[in-house]
Amino acid sequence: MCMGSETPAKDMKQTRIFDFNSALVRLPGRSVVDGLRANTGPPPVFETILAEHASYVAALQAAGVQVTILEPQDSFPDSIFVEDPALVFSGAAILLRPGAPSRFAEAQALSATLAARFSQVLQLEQGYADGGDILVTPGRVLIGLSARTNQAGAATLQILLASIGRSSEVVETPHNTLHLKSDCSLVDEETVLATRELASSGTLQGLRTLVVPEEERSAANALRVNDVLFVAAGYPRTLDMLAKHGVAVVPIRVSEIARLDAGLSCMSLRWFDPKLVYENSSH
Ligand code: CIR
Repeated sequence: MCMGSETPAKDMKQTRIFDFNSALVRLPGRSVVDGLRANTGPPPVFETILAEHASYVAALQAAGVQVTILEPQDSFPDSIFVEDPALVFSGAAILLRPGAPSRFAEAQALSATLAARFSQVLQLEQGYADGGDILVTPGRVLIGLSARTNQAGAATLQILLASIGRSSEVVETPHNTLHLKSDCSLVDEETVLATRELASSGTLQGLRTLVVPEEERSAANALRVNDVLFVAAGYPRTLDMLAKHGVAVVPIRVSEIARLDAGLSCMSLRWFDPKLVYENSSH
C-alpha cells in the first residue's frame, strides 16, 4: 500500500484520530442469520449478508486500509460484529466483556489475533462493556451506558484507558438504543453525526453536531476512515447534509446487516499501525 507522502515513511504517524491503515474483520458464518435482534421483521438472508460484508471490506481497502479477514466462527452468530468485543488504538488493544451472554466469549476468541498485532493487550476484568458503546473523539473517549455496558464495566474501562493516556467520560445512551454509536459517529475532528435525541442530551458537548432527519435515524451509525465517510445507503437527506458539510461520502448498502441491529462501525476494528508503514517502505 502506498501511503503517498513526502514524509519519510518511517516517521509517519497517525495525524487524525480517524487515520487508519489497518483493520480486522470477520467473515459471517451461516449462523449469522441467528444473530441477536430486537426487531421482529424477517430474518436476514445469509447470501445477502455475505455480499454486503464483501462490499464493506472492499470499501475499507479502497480507503487505504490493509484488512485482515478472519475465518467465520459459527459458534458465535454475532461474531461478524468484531467492534464489540475489543477496543483498539495505535499500539494498544483492550479486550472487553460484551454484555450479551451469547457474545461474552467473543473477546477471548479474539485474544490471540490481537496479541499478534499489538504490543500491549489489556483486559477488562469487571463489569460489561461493548465496543459499540465507545466513541473515540480527539478530546476524549465517550463510554455510553446501555443494556450492554454497565457502570462497573465503564468505570473499569476508564482506568484502563487512563493507563494508555486516554481521558474518558461515561455518558448516558438514549433509551431504546442498542449502543451509543447506533446514535452517533464522528464525521471529522470537530463534528459528530447524531440522532436528535442524542444531540439534544448534552452528551456531545464541545462537538459540532449534524442531526439526522428523524426518518433516517439508522444513518447515524456512519464510519469515518481516512478521507471518506461511509454512510448507509438509502438515506438521501443525510447524504445531502453531509455532502453540504464538505465531507466525501461513500454510501454502502447494509440493509440486510441492519436486520441484526447493526451498521457500519460494528463490522471492523480499525487502527493505525506505524510498523506497517515502516515495513511497507522497505520494499
Ligand atoms: C448484537 O445485538 O449484538 C448484534 N446483533 C449487533 C451488534 C451491533 N454492534 C455494533 O453496533 N457495534
